[in-house]
Amino acid sequence: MITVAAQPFGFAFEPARTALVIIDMQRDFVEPGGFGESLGNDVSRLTAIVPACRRVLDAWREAGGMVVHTREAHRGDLADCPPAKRNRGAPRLRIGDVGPMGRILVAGEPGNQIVAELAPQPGEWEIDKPGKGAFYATFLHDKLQRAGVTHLVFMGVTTEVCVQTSMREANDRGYECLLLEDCTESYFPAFKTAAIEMMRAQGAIVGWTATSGELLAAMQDC
Ligand code: TIU
Repeated sequence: MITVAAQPFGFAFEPARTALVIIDMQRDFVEPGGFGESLGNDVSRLTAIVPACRRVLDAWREAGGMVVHTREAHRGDLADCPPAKRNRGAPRLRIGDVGPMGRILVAGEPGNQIVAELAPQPGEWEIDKPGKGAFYATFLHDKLQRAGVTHLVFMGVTTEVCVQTSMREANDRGYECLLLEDCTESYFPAFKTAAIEMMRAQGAIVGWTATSGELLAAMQDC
């Protein structure tokens, strides 16, 4: 058992029953020319967390832990993209349009690939998800249940959109969830702060938060 000095209190997990879930660290959100920038955002804020994510991923792989990578990804025919999602707002490029990294948020396109530093390795799970949450219209819950997973450690982007939605979905399905504060980011600093505070409030109503340093120190001590 490993116990992380998390907030609002210690987060204890059994490594064999815990998966590292990396949400949407794909070029669409993290690099210029993708969906994130087409919505008017400064993506450099997100790029900055890649080294911290990599440190955790390396340690997790070294420990032999389960790793799940998600991508926000639609089919080429957009059958899984509700018009409400595609038509929302006034982005420069809509989902399915051709941008500098191929078709925006479409599976298999260059922009849909996970950034090279965090690229999935053989044996790690890759989940394409049409929604913001990782559990909506995916087999993630079934796969985690079959693997006996009870605890999830979250990293990725963006904190208040896909990460928070996924963590809430996981919490409602009975998983104990830890979010790594310096391994998640938002285009809006105030939203990141608020999302972290609301998730761990009320005795970890959605889950726990800790820094990657706190997780890595706990893993080294065990
Ligand atoms: N726009 C935004 O902040 N996020 C998303 O659209 N998707 C994810 O968070 N992955």
